[in-house]
Amino acid sequence: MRSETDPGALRGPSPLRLLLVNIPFYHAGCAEAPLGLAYVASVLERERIPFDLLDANALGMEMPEIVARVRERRPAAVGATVMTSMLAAGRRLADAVKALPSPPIVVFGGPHATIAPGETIERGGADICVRGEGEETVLDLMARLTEGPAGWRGVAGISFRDGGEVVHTADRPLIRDLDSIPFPARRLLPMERYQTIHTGRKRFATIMTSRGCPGKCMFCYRPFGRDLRYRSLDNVMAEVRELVERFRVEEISILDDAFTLDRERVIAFCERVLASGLQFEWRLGNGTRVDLIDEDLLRLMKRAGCYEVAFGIESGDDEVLRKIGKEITVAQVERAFAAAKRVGMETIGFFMIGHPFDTVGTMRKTIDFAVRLDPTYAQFTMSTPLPGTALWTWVKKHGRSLIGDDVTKLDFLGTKPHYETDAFTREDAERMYRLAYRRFYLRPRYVWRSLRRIRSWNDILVILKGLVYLRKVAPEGGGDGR
Ligand code: B12
Ligand code: SF4
Repeated sequence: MRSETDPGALRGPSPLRLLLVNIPFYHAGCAEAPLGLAYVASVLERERIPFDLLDANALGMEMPEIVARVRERRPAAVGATVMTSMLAAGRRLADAVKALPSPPIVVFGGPHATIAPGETIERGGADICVRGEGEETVLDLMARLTEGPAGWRGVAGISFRDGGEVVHTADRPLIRDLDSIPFPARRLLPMERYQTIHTGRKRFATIMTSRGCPGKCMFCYRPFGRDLRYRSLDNVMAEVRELVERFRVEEISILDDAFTLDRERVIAFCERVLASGLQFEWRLGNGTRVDLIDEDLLRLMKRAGCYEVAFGIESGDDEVLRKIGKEITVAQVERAFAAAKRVGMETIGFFMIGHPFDTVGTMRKTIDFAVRLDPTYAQFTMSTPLPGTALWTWVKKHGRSLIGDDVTKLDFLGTKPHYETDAFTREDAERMYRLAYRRFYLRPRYVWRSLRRIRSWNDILVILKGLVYLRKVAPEGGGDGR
């Protein structure tokens, strides 16, 4: 029997060239589709290159089951996305498949393979790293896969080991015409497994309507560069229609880094959604900038089905905001939230504790600010220096790193401090982090509002999960800095 997640014809008699695996990472109860792998899969499918796509994360598979699948399918190569947080897991996958009788070539792409290809080869166990966008590179690579390093030298945008040295071929130019890329190969994914934590909707999908962000935030690595490239709205709407009509998706999270940068495009998108008659809700799940939103726009977005906007706020102190390159002000944040409240839009506020220029005083200001803004949800993360960012360089130069150069020691949930400065110690940052969660979520007003919002079992589940998380990241005792 053929299931919806079966690549069918591509299996055929021809040997599998590439098995794409979404490596299991932490399960926060809200699995999302691996868009990067699904885009790579889409071009392989178009070119009829035999491959398979396994979302081991969503399927809850452990490493032995993945290895069993590799043994059974015997692909020439195994490919995976590796964020910095997944370097150690990538290594486990690489070691496991290389221990097989006829080991496949291990190909890693994604943020860490792009930022630190050498390390992804040395410590992550990759044979080949695909740097940057993968859709064109993977086709060239598949054509020369069996040629070994001599042939790989002719493929732009990859890194690999040849003898004792790591070879980096020339960068591949960014894909200018995003409409030329087929839609992600979702028919090979277990779509029923994806869900949002907030609404518990099972038929949920993510999309990206543009690539790149011109922002300069020092903690952020812009995977698609600073040059913003857009898909046409015809192309975006065709994907939206496919999601709703073919995959029966009820909710879409737009993952663009800067969706609201072009106000006219957002207006046109909303109008197209309204005219389409398609029934679905959407949200800006990856956050947008407060300076790119106003009440009229929010009102239109709400009418077009947008129910939630996440905002990157980061700090409640103008000086800190300026120094981290966020290029927004506290007043702009206040205006955006006032507008969202008037419109009745749900909000998520992303805040950070322990910026390089923070003091205990400015961290307190951030917490007070979060409470004053009162978003529907607030997420506090400890400032995390990821390689490839200005923050990483700053910490190396000016901070006192608590983890040295070992990226596998970073806490990717953002619950632990990674460095101290002259202005704050590890204990200060820990205390402020606990205070942030406890003050925001244990306010009588917040508790009362959450209880009043309960409409379904899922709402109760969300609250319970929230309480468990709170106990974990901000346990009682230990002093909350008051
Ligand atoms: C959605 C998302 C998530 C989802 C993951 C969903 C999923 N299954 O993929 C969730 C919410 C779980 C998540 C969590 C985190 N995320 Co996140 N996330 C994103 C986001 C917004 C979009 C990713 C995406 O779908 N991109 C679109 C696809 C098309 O791009 P892509 O994945 O890079 O793939 C392309 C290429 O890289 C390449 N490629 C990728 N893989 C492969 C494999 C092969 C074989 C080949 C040939 C090519 C290839 O080809 C693809 C097509 O061009 C990005 C920001 C961004 N703009 O990308 C951040 C981003 C990836 N996340 C980031 C971070 C820091 C995190 C967290 C650590 C945050 C936190 N504190 O919680 C956690 C880590 C989770 C974990 N346990 O490991 C950073 C990563 C930086 C880094 N150094 O790794 C990013 C870049 C955000 C940023 N601007 O800093 N994230
Ligand atoms: S944090 Fe957001 S606005 Fe800032 S550079 Fe990154 S993607 Fe752009």
